[in-house]
Amino acid sequence: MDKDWLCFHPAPSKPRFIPPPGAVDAHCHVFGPGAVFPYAPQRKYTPCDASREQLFALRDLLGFERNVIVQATCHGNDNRALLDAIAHSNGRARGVASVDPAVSDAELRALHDAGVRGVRFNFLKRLTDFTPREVLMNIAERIAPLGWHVVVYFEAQDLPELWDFFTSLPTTVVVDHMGRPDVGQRVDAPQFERFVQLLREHSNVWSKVSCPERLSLSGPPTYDDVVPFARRLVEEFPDRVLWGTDWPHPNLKTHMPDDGTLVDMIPRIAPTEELQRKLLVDNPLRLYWA
Ligand code: 0GY
Repeated sequence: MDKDWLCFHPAPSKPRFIPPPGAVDAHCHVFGPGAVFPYAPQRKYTPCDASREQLFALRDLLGFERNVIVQATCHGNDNRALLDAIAHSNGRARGVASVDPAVSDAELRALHDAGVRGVRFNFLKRLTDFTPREVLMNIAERIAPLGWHVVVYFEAQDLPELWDFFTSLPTTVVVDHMGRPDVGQRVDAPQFERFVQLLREHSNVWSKVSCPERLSLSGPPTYDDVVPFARRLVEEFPDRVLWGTDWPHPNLKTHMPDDGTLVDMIPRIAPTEELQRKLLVDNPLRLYWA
């Protein structure tokens, strides 16, 4: 299992694009260090340690002010590394946790007080074991009164089967990485049209326009084939999109992106200052800091 992945870029470039004041990197992770915060025994991969200090240094280098730190499967439902990072962020980080179905209301309240604003449900078979929908629905119903949202991670071909579940969730639903479209298909092909339809028909559904490095077939540094997909969502749903680096890019085996070049893609997917402000500031502040 161990050591078949790459470590994050050792020296990302300073981006040319300057994010607007208050910009939020709304999808990133901290990992370990494993000696302090051990990885989950049931994990499907072991990441490189990626500390809060390294995350905050990257935030500053890229010109961002805040982070939303998302729990990844390699830490299971043990959110200690995430909570430790938020606690040391001077109020500049919030979190999306993974929780055990048996979590108590008091534990959820404690997570809220610690800066958590959502839970993540992961539907990628290569990353997690199956959890019955009714168990997930019960968690969603219990976090709804806290004003939290559900983050869902799935692949485009699985959307038809997941549609009814997603559209019955009682919270805002944030989709990771545009629902992982096959960017070898046209942006107006049925697969991505279905995802656009999900957002059109359900005003509580948002999308992260993130992870060109995972989706692209044309590859770095410009990831051209991902741009039309992200841009379409930003232009059609400007108030329901988020952007994130996905640093430290867990479980990537082909290449490791330069985070500076990822930031330099932003003007290509959000071509006006107004769209950039919504994507990077207004939307994440509304969801995580309101
Ligand atoms: C991501 C993507 C991946 C991993 C996870 O929770 C996770 O382990 O999300 C992936 O392997 O595609 O967003 O970090």
